[in-house]
Amino acid sequence: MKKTVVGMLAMTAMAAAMGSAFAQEAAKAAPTLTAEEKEQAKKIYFERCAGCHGVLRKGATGKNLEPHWTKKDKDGNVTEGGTTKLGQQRLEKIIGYGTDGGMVNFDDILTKEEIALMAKYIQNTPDTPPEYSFKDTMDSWKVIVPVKDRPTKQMNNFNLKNMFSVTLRDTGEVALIDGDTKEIRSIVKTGYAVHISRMSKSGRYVYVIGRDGRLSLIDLWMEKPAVVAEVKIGFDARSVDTSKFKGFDDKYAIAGSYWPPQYVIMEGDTLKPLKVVSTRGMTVDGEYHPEPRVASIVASEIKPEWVVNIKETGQILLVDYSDINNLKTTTIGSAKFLHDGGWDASKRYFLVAANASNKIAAVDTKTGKLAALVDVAKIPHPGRGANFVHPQYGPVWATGHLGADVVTLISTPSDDKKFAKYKDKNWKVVQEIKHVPGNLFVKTHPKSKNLWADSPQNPDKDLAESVAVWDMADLSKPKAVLNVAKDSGLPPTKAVKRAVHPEYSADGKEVWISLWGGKTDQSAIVVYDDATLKVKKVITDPKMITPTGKFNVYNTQHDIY
Ligand code: DHE
Repeated sequence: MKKTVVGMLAMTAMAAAMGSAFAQEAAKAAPTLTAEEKEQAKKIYFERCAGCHGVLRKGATGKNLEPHWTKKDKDGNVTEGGTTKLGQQRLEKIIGYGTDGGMVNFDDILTKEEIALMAKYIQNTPDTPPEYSFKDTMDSWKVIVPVKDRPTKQMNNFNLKNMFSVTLRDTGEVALIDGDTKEIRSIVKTGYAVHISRMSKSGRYVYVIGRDGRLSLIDLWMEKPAVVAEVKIGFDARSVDTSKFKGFDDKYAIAGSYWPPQYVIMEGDTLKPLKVVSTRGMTVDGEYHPEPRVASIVASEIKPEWVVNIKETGQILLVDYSDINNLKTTTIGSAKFLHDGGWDASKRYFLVAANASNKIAAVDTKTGKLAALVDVAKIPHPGRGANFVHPQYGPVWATGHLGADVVTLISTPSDDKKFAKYKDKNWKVVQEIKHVPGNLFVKTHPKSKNLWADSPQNPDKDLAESVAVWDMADLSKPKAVLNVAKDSGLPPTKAVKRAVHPEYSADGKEVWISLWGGKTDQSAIVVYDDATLKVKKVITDPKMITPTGKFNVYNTQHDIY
């Protein structure tokens, strides 16, 4: 028996030795890096690339970057399953100049040497990404201004309802812009490649999450609004929200992490970490997934619950925060690749894009069940979507698409008797409005007659720099196309200035569009009069670098879209 075990061990050792000989052989073909270079590349990878390609490099929004096809074989075998293996030169080109498939160009972000380094790095076996424990989160937590030292009333005379928190994507800052005067009131340093802002229930606090997992809490009551607390919730993050159910105003915050796959619950006014919950588990197809990233999170107003959307598994979690120590979670299977989404007009149903599945999942937060899975055109990308009453089909929620040339309208239920006649249409696609591919965000406002959609990812420069506007009372009328770059009056540039993310002012009368130029180009926010579609103001400043998402305090606080 002993002999057999020894024999087995010897065989295992031999197999391992053979395996490692093969591994060494294969590794020989990959470009070598010094320990220092590897560290530098690893840092860039986890900060810049992991968000799209996944920390394990298995691909997500971006392609798989594992060596089996990033690296050309020694023997000249250059294809795998019909796909051309990439190799150093091609990788450098892709990283530098981007692709039509949506990969952005990094030649204005990384140096030539860094691009060459990254091309080498991704031909090597992926590094195991580090975990991040509750202790790590706790160690990173900083209260800059304790609650007792904060103002007890608003100390500035800004109209906070109409303040906009604007992502300055490549500087790791947000600009707080006064919606009434259009003046920049404060530029606040936040996480690296800051992503989104959300408001506390009271509208006093702004929560800003960066791709580096840094969550910053800004107090708008201060004379000059500034960061009052900070915590790092993971290495790679995108989403944040706060508790919005009655009695829990500003009490908790939640932030979702792409890596490690987990979410963190914190105190709302200090960001003190309270609980970390892993999201690793089975996909809706019953397979284990080691990296199911936390995508959008939204707070319910009808229950003490957050809707937490787990990307790769397609599981939608309803997290009940009424008892954090005995956390109750409802897990709703929907479709894989959950990404962004928003409420319907009644705020009972949350609609979320399962982007690579070409579906919209709708959750009924009242019953805690999946209400519908709606098939839609390629790669839906709603942002938070747009709600309006369609002249023929009643209440609808709209999503745009990255991969199709339409805006899709889905009929949503309503308790209002006057909409009872549309019941048989609920959860059906009632109309596809002709747009262009490359759309990221759609938007309207209850007081507006217009539906706005951008197209920043369209390969055509003119289209990427323009937005489309439809009259919701008559969608058969041709859409108005506004070239935001031209309307801005900024000198034309060869590089694209993407027109992105329409956002309404609190009164629903203005629409703000970011003109997202390169890091060294002058960017701007162009403010349109929603009624006349004429430019009201161009907000520009040398400090306005790469503006993207804009979050109007009142509209974000009350989920108005
Ligand atoms: Fe976003 C929302 C993830 C790239 C601007 N983005 C979201 C949400 C997720 C997400 C999961 C929903 C958060 C929520 O509601 O809680 N975004 C990702 C990515 O994984 C992706 C594709 C790649 C990446 O590297 O991060 C990505 N996003 C971008 C951009 O390049 C955009 C256009 C510019 C930027 O600032 O980075 C961008 N994402 C936004 C914006 C929102 C957003 C403006 C919020 C929309 C809203 O109206 O609520």
